Amino acid sequence: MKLDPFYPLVDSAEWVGRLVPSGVKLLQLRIKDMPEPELRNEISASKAICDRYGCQLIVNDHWKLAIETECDFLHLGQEDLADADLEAIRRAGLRLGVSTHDGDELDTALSVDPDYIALGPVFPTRSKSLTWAPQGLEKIGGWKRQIGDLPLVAIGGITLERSRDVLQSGADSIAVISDVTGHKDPERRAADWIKATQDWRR
Ligand code: TZP
Ligand code: MG
Repeated sequence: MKLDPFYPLVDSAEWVGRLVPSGVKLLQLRIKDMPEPELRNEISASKAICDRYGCQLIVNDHWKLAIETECDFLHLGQEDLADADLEAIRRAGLRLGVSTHDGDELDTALSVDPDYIALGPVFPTRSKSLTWAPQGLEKIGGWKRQIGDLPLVAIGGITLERSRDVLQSGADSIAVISDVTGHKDPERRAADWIKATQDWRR
């Protein structure tokens, strides 16, 4: 399986509606701390937009709602793996991405037979507080050699200007928050990312 090389993360259906018409083909909805009824609405509305534009929707954390709304992918952190019903997730046909930060976490992630592995933070990030130091570009190559054909997603502090090095270091896809949603013209920035990452795809 191949992942699109540009993978923005957003926290609302409104953002999905802003970015997906720009041509985004893979997007994560990452919503923390929202009551379930509103969360369900946000996920359903995001899924409808993604369906209309042929974009794959990845839901972060909320595996039951991801199943219910028939999303394409679920993304889980290490701390989520123990609580999620992986059998039910698989039965529903959801593909699974798992975050990793060190070798032990990579082993844990590989043990659940994921569809992609995420590694972060590649560079310093202000979008998530993490105990791990920035991993650097070399680690991307090491991770990719270990996981072989399994897609590798790089995340954390990645800007469009740094994206070429990240892909050339071995990442298959780049997940990004602030470089897009924090940009003065996010729709334009997303379009620039799409063009650049397609051109640089290995
Ligand atoms: N996981 C590891 S780093 C990160 C997440 C969710 C945040 C990435 O955000 P940004 O703004 O692209 O650094
Ligand atoms: Mg999580």
